Amino acid sequence: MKKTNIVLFGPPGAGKGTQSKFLNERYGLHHVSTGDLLRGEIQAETPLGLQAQELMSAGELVPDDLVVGMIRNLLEDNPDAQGFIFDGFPRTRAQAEALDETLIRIGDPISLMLALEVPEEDLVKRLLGRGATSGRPDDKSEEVVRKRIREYEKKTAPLKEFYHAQGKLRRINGIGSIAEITARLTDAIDG
Ligand code: B4P
Repeated sequence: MKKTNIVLFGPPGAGKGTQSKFLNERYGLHHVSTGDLLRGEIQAETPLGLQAQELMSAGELVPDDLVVGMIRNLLEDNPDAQGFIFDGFPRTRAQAEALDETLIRIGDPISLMLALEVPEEDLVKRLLGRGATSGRPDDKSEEVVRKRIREYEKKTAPLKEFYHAQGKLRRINGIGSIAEITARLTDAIDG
């Protein structure tokens, strides 16, 4: 059976983690968040976690080889999944190419890239709001939040063009209630 593999894309605070939960329930796809995986490595104090911690707290990306290795292991450990929702991955051109190469080797390629679009000032408000309660160090300072958005614009946003060239990009308005945005995403998947 053909698998459904979705890249849920967008700047920090666009709602990727929030929406992944609903899509996961509805379509039974395996949710893969590189942010959550990296935070797990930090908590477990693994060598990878120790390397990632400082970069993440400063709002910078973790090196491609670390993230790609983590994703390859996860894909190879879950050969029976019906498909995957990639949340926060890929974030660079090298990651996108590695993902294509791995998926083509072990199964089906990316079906769709759903790109949530939210203006910068809304992103900053959401992330600082979450920082007040979540304990995430990268959500606490406005300077780090804006640094993450700059990193996204420079290294990650160009991936829209990468998937557009493959005919897979769908732009989704990320402003509205959480339920409204879930409906826009499911329309794009079902359509
Ligand atoms: P992530 O964990 O991916 O964090 P994020 O980009 O901040 O997005 P997140 O999914 O958490 O937020 P969401 O939009 O759901 O990455 C953290 C760090 O890990 C990166 O900066 C980087 O250092 C490292 N990293 C991760 N992946 C990497 C990779 N592939 N390569 C290199 N480094 C990597 O939600 C944010 C807030 O908005 C929430 O509080 C939510 O409640 C709120 N919200 C959501 N939808 C809303 C709506 N419709 N209206 C109002 N508020 C809403």
